[in-house]
Amino acid sequence: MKQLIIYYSWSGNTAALAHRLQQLMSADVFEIKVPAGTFSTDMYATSDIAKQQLTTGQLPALNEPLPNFGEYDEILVGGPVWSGSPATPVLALLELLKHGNVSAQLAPFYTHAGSAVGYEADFEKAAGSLTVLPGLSIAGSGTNDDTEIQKWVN
Ligand code: FMN
Repeated sequence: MKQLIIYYSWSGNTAALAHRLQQLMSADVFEIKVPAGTFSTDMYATSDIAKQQLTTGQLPALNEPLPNFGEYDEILVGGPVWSGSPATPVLALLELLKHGNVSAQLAPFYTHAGSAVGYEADFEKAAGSLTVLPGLSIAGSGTNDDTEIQKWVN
C-alpha cells in the first residue's frame, strides 16, 4: 500500500507530528505551503484572515508543485485546528483531492490547543465522497508517549 503524509503547519506542531508518523511508517512526506503573505505571523490576525477566507469561499492558494495524488492508496492529511475546524489550507487541499483523480482513502491527523471536537465531522464534509478513516488528535506538540500515535498507525 502506497501512503502519503501531507500536512500544513502554521507554527510547527503538526509538522512535528508528521515527522513522528513518518518514523513509524514508510510513507512519502510533503509539507503544504501557502504563498508568502497569505497569513500573518500573529495568531489572531491569522484567525481573522482564515475566517474571511471561509466567508468569501476564497480558500488560500497552495504552492505548486503538489504530489501526484493519484499514485497513493492512502493519504494522511495533517493540519492544525483553527476555530474548531480544519485550517483553511487543509480545506483547500481537500477541494483539490475531491476534484482530482484520487481513489485514496484519507486519514486526518491534527493538533490543537485543547478543543477539537468538530474537526473530523468538518473534515469529512469537506472531503465529499472520498473515504475518511478515523483520525488522530494530539494536543499541542504532543508528549513523549507515542502510544496513541502507534496505535493509530497500526
Ligand atoms: N486550538 C484549539 O484547540 N481550538 C481552536 O479553535 C484553535 N483555533 C486556532 C486558530 C488559529 C488561527 C491558530 C493559529 C491556532 C488555533 N488553535 C486552536 C491552536 C492550534 O490548533 C494549535 O496550536 C496547533 O497545535 C497548531 O498547529 P501548527 O503548529 O501545526 O500550526
